Amino acid sequence: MNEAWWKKAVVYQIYPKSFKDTTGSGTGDIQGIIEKLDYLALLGVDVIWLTPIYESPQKDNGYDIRNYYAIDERYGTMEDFEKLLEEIHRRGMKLIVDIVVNHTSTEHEWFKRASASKDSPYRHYYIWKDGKDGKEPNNWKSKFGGSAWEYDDKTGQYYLHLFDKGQADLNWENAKLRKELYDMMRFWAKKGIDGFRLDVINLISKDQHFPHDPAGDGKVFYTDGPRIHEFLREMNQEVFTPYNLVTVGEMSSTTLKNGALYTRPDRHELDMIFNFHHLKVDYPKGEKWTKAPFDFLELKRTMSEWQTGMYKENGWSALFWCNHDQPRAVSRFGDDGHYRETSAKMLATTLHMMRGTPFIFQGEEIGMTNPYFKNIADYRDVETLNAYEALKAQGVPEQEILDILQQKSRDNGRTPMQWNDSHCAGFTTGTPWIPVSENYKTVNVEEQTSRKDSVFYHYKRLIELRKKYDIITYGDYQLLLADHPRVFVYTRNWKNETLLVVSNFYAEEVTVELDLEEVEILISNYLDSQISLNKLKLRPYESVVYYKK
Ligand code: TEU
Repeated sequence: MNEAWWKKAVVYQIYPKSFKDTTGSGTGDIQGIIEKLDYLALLGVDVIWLTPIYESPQKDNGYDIRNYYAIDERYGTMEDFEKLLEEIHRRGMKLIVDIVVNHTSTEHEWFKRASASKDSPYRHYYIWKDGKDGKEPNNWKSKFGGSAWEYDDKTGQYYLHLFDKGQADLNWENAKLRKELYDMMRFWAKKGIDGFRLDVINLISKDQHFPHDPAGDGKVFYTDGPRIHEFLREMNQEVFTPYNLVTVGEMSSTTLKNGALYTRPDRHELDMIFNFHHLKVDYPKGEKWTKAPFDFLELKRTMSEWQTGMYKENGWSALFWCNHDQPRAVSRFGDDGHYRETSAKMLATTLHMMRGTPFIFQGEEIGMTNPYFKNIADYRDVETLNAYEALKAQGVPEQEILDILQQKSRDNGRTPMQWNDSHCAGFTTGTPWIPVSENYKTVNVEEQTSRKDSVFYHYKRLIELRKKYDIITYGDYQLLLADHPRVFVYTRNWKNETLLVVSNFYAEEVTVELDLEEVEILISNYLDSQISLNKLKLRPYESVVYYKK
C-alpha cells in the first residue's frame, strides 16, 4: 500500500458507548462492534476510528482516562479488544484509536501521587500554580465553563484543567512525562493498531508564563502553543514513523497557517487534522450557547478557504460534518423533517467530493437526527449540564435553555445507534444510558439497507466514487457563485478532468447559470437531474455531481 493510502480512504467513527450493547447493560460494548463489522464492510469504509475505551470514571465519557493500559470493563476486556482488531483486519479494514494526552482523569495514579505532595516525583507531570491575591493564577477559562484552575487544599496550589475539573492538564514541558506517554503509545502500536486520533493535541504546549488573558478566556495562550510543532515532531519520531501509523489531530481553534504546518508531509508531524471553523457558523459572535441559524455564506467561505489553502500548501484535512461533540448534520445544516433523506444526501455529496479524507460519524450514513430532548433529565454531557446551570444562573428561562440545548448540545450526536424498529432501536435489551431518539421506528439501519435509494446507499456510492476517480483525491478546488445565498457550487480539476459539484442547501427551487458541456452525472439525490447546465433548475436540496473528461 502506498505511503499515502489514507488519502483515498474513508473513515467511520464509532462512539462505543452508543453503538451496540450485547449484555443488556445499556452501554455499548466491544462485542457489539464486532457484531456490526459486516455492516461497516457493506458500507465500504476503510478505517474505523474508535473513541476512548480505556479505564475511566466517565465524567467526560472516557476522555478522562484513569488507566491508559486497561480497557474499561463497561466495554469488555483486552482480549475483546484484540479480537476486535483481528476481525477488523480480517475484513481488510484498519483501526485508529483515540488517544488523550493533553490531560488525564484526576483519578489517574499519576495525579493521585502528584496531588498528595509538592515533593512527589509526579508533581510536575501536571501544571500547578500558586494563587494570586487569594484567587486563581490567571483568568483562563475551562471549555466546559468556569475557571480553568481548581484549588487543591491538600497542597495549597491550583492545578490547570482546560476541560472538566476531573481532567487535569499534563505538563508537556516535562521530558520524563513525554517519555511515559510515548511508551504508552508504543504499547498500543505494538498491539497492531493502525493509527491515532489525537484529542485536542494542539493544546498540549502552553505559554510558560501563564499570562492573564486580556481577551478573557486564555485560548490564545494554549492553542497552537510555542512548542507544539517540536512536540509533534518528537512524537512522530518516537512513535508514528517507527510504527508506520496514520495520524489525525483534533485541532481546536487552530489556524489555516498552522493546519498546513501540522500536515505538510515534509514536516513529519501529523498526516491530517480536524479543524472546526465550519462548525462554528451558527455561533453568533463565537457564542455556542445561543439558538441561531447557520451562516451559509460563511460556511462556504471558510470551507473553501481551507480547501484552497491546504491544497496550495500540500496539507491534508479530515472532512467531517459531525462527530460525538456536534449536533447531527441533517438537523443542523439540512432539513430533518420532510426533506430528511434528500438533504442528508446533499450534505454527504457536498462534503465527500472535496479534497481530504472523509469521516462518517455513526448514524450519519442513515440520516440520524437530533433527538430534541424535552427535559434536562435526558441530558448526560458534562459540557451541556454545565451550560444549563450557567444559563439558569444568568436568568435565562427554562424553555429557552432547552431550546438552545436541543440545537447545540453534544448529546445530540450521542444517542444510541438506531439498528431497527425493535425495543430501543435494537441498541440494547436493557435501559440505554441515554434515551434513544423517538424516530428510531422509521430511521434505522434495517430500513435503510432494505432500499437502494436510501441515505445509506448514497454514502456507499460516494465511497465507491472516491475509489474510482483520482480527481476527487488529487484535484484542485475552486468555489463558484461564492455570494449565492442558496447554492454551494465548486469545481475540482485534475489533468484533463473536471468535477462540478452543485448543491441547493435550501427547500426553495433555484435556477443557476453554469457553463460546462458534454458532462455526465456521477451521482445525484434525484433520479432525473437536469444534464444541461445553462438555466440549471435545482429542486429542494438537490445535489448533483457532473463529470467531464
Ligand atoms: O473535544 C475538544 C473540544 O473542545 C470539544 O469539546 C468541542 O470542540 C466542544 O465541545 C465544542 O463546543 C475533545 C473530545 O472530542 C471531547 O469529547 C472531549 O470532551 C474533549 O476533547 C476533552 O477531552
